[in-house]
Amino acid sequence: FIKKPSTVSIISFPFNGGQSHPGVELGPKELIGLGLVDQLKEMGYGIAETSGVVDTESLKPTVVAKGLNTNNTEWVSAACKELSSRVEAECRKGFLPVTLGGDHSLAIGTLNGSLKVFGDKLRVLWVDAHADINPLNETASGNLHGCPLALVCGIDKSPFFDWIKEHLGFDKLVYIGLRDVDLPEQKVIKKHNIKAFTMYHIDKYGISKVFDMAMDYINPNRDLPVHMSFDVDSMDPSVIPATGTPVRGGMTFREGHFLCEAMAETGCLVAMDLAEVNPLLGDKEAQFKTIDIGCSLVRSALGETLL
Ligand code: B3U
Ligand code: MN
Ligand code: MN
Repeated sequence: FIKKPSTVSIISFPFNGGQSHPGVELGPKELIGLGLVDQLKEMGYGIAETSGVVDTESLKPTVVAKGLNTNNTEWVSAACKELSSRVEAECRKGFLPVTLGGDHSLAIGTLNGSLKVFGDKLRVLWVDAHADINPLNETASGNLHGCPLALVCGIDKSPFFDWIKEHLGFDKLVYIGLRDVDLPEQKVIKKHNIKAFTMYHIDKYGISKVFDMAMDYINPNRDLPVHMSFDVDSMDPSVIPATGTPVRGGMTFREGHFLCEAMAETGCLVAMDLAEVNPLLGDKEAQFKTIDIGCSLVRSALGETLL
């Protein structure tokens, strides 16, 4: 794989079907509106012409199966299938897709796409307050943004997601930032021995050590491609308030940016997701802060301030 690709593909995924707060579909427009694309150009990146918007609305199904435990199942599947092929195509060109959400169910698509290109070399860094690995028949909320990893790791082989053929090994995944993990998720994490650095570990060791330990686990020689899926609710709500399921006790401004900078420094980042920015939640200041810091997290992950 190419270390530090010089071309970024900005993929807008204006999608809210994986959860219940309207507004998260406006994330990509607001992030780009605040200048994200121009900022990346200024940093010297080329922006792929193929960058674009997934038309999630047109993929909304008219017929919906009854009796399912999860909400908008067909819609999430159809939208993520399309997103998967976009991410796959951009990775194949040697570009670095940055997918702007949209809720975190988008990772069903983005991870499937990068997995198709990088196969069993792919490693995943999941930055989140939540573990997003609820089995589909056990999720209490029924919201698929709480389930993407169950599908990506093959715990669930739902007929509604039969396009997912390859699965991520549990040993190729690492979490940072967890502090709100549901009971079924705790069972899955223990059963499959998934490596997780919670906020407890960040407090105990500091973010620098936690990042190194996380990388040492999935990518000890810093020679494997890493897909970072960043849920902004990993950050403390005082830093990033405009998100659907805020959880207190999250990463500070610098902890979040340090994590992204450290990821950039490895040169191993091949794809990034930025999920759960909801520009309709909170007051004007909360909204601006969230969008502004959403942009700066992406810039940090792409090497800003690494002189
Ligand atoms: N674990 C809960 C809450 C949640 C998951 N992801 C987010 N919130 N952003 C659930 O609904 O599965
Ligand atoms: Mn979350
Ligand atoms: Mn999430």
